Amino acid sequence: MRFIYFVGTAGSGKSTLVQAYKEWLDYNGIDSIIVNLDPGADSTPYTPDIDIREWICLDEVMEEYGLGPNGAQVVASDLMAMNADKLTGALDDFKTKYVLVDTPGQLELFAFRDSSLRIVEALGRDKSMIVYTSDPMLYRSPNGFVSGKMLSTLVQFRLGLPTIDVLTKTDLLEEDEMERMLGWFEDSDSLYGDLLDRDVDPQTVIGMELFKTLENIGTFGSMRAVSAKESMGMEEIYAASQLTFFGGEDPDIQ
Ligand SMILES: Nc1nc2c(ncn2[C@@H]2O[C@H](COP(=O)(O)OP(=O)(O)OP(=O)(O)O)[C@@H](O)[C@H]2O)c(=O)[nH]1
Ligand SMILES: [Mg+2]
Repeated sequence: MRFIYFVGTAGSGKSTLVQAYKEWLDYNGIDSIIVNLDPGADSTPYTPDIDIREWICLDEVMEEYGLGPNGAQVVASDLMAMNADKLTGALDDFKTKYVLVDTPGQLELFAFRDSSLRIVEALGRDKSMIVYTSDPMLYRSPNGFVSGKMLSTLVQFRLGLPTIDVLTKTDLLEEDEMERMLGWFEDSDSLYGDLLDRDVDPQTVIGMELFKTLENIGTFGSMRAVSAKESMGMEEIYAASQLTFFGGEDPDIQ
């Protein structure tokens, strides 16, 4: 079993992508299951094979601990880690190639709390990777782009897993807008120029420093443009996952 965690900011398209990617895998005869790790999800666009909501109910957590929805999410994420053995037990019932793991809308809950590290360890760190969903609405300006890229780098740093970046909902973008964003991902010189192409103010200085940090870390590079709505870019996610897990093609799949 290989685990692919779909992580990204609220509303960035994680759940829709999980559903579209699962459909693409099914169509291509590649076996997979879906695990929903979002206890706060009202509904999901797929039917999960394993669902954390079976063990943790956000409304009950709110009532029991006297918390609002956000505080309850924090407690729920810790409860999730305490239920890691139930999760691994449920996984034992399945014999599958890929486990697509949908994570909570509040990125910081999954990315920055120790509880998610415990889940990653329980399921198997060496068999795991992240698909980071970048919402194009946050990447429209050079400053927004640098902020978003910084966040995905922090997630990668925090979880310590191989990560592929995908730009979601590209069917909503004009061609030239998409080219500009992909250009920023792939050619840091163009981003550098666009960051400087404004009146110099304190934000520009911070932007340049963040840019330099990202460049030194080496986080620029390939970005996959996807659209879950149009089932576009799914084969690129698959190819990237193959490279991450097997260093090339999955030896078991003809
Ligand atoms: N046009 C278009 N809309 C999309 C696409 N993917 C997701 N959406 C829409 O974006 C919104 C958020 O999508 P979700 O899949 O729920 O995003 P999420 O990251 O799971 O959201 P949370 O779990 O609440 O953080 C929904 O209205 C989706 O229909 C896409 O590829 N194209
Ligand atoms: Mg979701």
